[in-house]
Amino acid sequence: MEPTILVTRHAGWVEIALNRPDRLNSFTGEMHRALAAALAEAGADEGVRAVLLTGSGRGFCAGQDLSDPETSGENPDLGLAIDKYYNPLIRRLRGLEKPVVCAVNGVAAGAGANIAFACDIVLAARSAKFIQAFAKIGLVPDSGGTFTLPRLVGDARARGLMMLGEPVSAEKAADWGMIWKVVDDASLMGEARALVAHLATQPTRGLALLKKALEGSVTNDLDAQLDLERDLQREAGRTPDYAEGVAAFMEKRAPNFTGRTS
Ligand code: T3D
Repeated sequence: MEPTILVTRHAGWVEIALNRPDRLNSFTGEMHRALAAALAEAGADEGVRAVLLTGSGRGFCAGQDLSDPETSGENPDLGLAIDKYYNPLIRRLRGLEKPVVCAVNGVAAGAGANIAFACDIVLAARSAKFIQAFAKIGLVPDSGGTFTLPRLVGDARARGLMMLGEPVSAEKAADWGMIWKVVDDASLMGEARALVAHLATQPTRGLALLKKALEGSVTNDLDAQLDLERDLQREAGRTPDYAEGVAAFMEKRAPNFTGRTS
């Protein structure tokens, strides 16, 4: 049987592809477990300094596989699947101490859309679309969607998208600030790979601290956020990459960041 997740190691970064193309890469328990393992490995490997997440075939991800016996059937407890799989996945993506780029190569529906929004930088193929499909089947948006989407697009648009479940084109998603950029279909993977390869050469610890700062800003008031910035800056200032960044600037040369913490 085909693996549900494909992992390709590159110099300094890793590409992870959801790989159930005939089901638009919708999630089964098995795919969740394989993705969790791939992300944990990427997180633990110091040689991996950036991650690219994408999908195989014509879709990015259609959310939960609605026929998966693990979560379908009479009177299912969907909270169990959220607890076991989706919530840890979103926490893992947000907490990964390296940048995660998502290349949305086709439709991203249900949890598939919200998983993309949990990544740091989202590129989408021009033909891709985003669908908050949950309400269409009587469910509540999950995978952090009710948290992320209103912050990305504002309450009015988030409510409309979630209550109506209408598809949003990649162009509109970019216009509305849901994603970083829309790219021609043929250029998507080339551009996404170049971006991740670039991020893999950047000050990895500094980028991890930047992620922490943005995470903190969601709940902190200004005072707490200022204190957090101070603490994170203190740590960033002690990294070899800061010393290298300043030296390179002074010497008018390109920096050679290692991503090391000390
Ligand atoms: O349940 C829990 O554990 C709780 C967690 C829930 C999280 C969620 O994500 S809930 C939301 C689940 N997702 C959906 O409701 C989306 C369902 N899919 C669609 O609405 C459409 O497939 C799309 C709009 C995404 C794409 O439409 P289209 O016309 O491009 O493709 P298609 O023909 O509908 O799909 C292609 C095949 O993939 C098709 O199979 P077939 O007919 O060729 O054998 C279709 O059944 C299958 N497929 C698509 N999405 C799913 C799926 N099979 C299982 N589960 C899916 N989610």
